[in-house]
Amino acid sequence: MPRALIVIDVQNDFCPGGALAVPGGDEIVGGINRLMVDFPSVIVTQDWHPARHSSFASSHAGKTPYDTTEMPYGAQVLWPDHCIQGTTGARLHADLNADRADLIIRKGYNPAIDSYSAFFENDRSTPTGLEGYLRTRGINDLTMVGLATDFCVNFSALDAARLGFAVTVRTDLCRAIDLDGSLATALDGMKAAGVTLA
Ligand code: VGL
Ligand code: ZN
Repeated sequence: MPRALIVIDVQNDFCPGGALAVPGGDEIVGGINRLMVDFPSVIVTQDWHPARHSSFASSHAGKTPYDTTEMPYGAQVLWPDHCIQGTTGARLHADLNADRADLIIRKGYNPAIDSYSAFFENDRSTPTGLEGYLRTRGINDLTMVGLATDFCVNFSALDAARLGFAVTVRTDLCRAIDLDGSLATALDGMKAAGVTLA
């Protein structure tokens, strides 16, 4: 069955020292590079926000990072400024073998909507185009790795399962933010959606 490895948001801002550092975020890079060898297709995603993006706490008077707010599309966690287009923080980790990627897909560029998932913005309906790319190439079996387990990996895996792809998340090659139990909730939700956790 045609397979792809989807490497989610392995960017400087999500690694130690970055603006939205995920604990141990850089530990997974070597293992991801080794896993790439097993896949005919490798797709890399990149969180890619304009300055003053609506998901940044700094864009909302009186809010601080990790507060939540109501957006027209639902609840939204407000983050520290991160992955701003063209900055060092938005670059892929220097050791990630991005040369193996046949597609690098960017998301979160719409100022008014965040985009955790590689498939849809956070309104869960505006597509990024990744579904079409996979379908036109006949790829229906996906393995996901990267950052963060409980946000972008979780949303990507749930959307892929909903779209009918076979999905495996290699949790050993992911790391989590874990806000208020969000990791446990994400793992339960992925399991319930039929995602294989390996
Ligand atoms: C992510 C929070 C904000 C992620 C991206 O990659 O999981 N999390 N933007
Ligand atoms: Zn983001």
